[in-house]
Amino acid sequence: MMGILNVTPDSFSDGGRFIDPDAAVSHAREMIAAGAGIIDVGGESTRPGAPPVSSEEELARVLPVVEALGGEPDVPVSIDTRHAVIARACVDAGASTINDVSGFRDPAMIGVAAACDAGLVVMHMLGEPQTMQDEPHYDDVVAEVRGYLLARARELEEAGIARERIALDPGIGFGKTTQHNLALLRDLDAFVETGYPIVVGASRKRFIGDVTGESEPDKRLAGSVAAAIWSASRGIHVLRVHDVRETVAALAVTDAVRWADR
Ligand code: HH2
Repeated sequence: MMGILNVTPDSFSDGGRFIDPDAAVSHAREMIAAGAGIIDVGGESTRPGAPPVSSEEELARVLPVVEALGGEPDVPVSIDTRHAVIARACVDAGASTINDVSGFRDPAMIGVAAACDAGLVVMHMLGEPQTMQDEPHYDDVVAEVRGYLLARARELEEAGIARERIALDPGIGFGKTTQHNLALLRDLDAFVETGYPIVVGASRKRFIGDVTGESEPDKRLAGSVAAAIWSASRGIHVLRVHDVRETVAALAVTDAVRWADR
């Protein structure tokens, strides 16, 4: 379970809540206590249409939090960034994973990845956050996203990065309509079959609102838990969620049923 920690004023569901480093660290501790295995710290909202943030601003948001969590025992930290300078600084400060929603497209990001031994989350995003929801089109969303991720992984491996360090993420909501997101979730097996660990981040996203009619992201808990349970049942490896305690509880029940004594 990857707990989401957005140190931003404008994230789509929790913007502004954890911009203060002390509030961020205490929320991270709560998520760890609730069962998160890793905390994903982000300093730039990538919601559709989000304005870009300067590297100075992004670093000022995330570094104090990554440093503080680095001092905690047993709290693996992932840095959610598209920018090499941020990734490098956070790995130096103790982050053990780089989560790049732009899929390590930037050669400088590949350079940072090759020069460290952090885990890498390679996510699919169509275009850029500002324009990705402008009529996204695929002929076959599952095949195209899967093919893209495998090509990105190949490029990382050609740069000398061990396959074992790489996880793939179909990028729910990043340049996709609701039907695209549902098709990706329906066919998660196609991603699991690649043999790479698969990360899925569906938590509170707009497609859940489209299905349920709930327009407020922080009221999409039930739909988010359903998406998490579905994804786990398809065999994916990492769930990126806002609501760690509730998702852990729901998974515990499904696991208890699956492994019940005969
Ligand atoms: N989704 C978001 C951000 N980072 N990383 C991965 N690997 N997978 C995702 O699906 C993913 C991600 C967007 O969600 P959130 O961080 O809650 O919002 P915002 O981008 O507005 O900060």
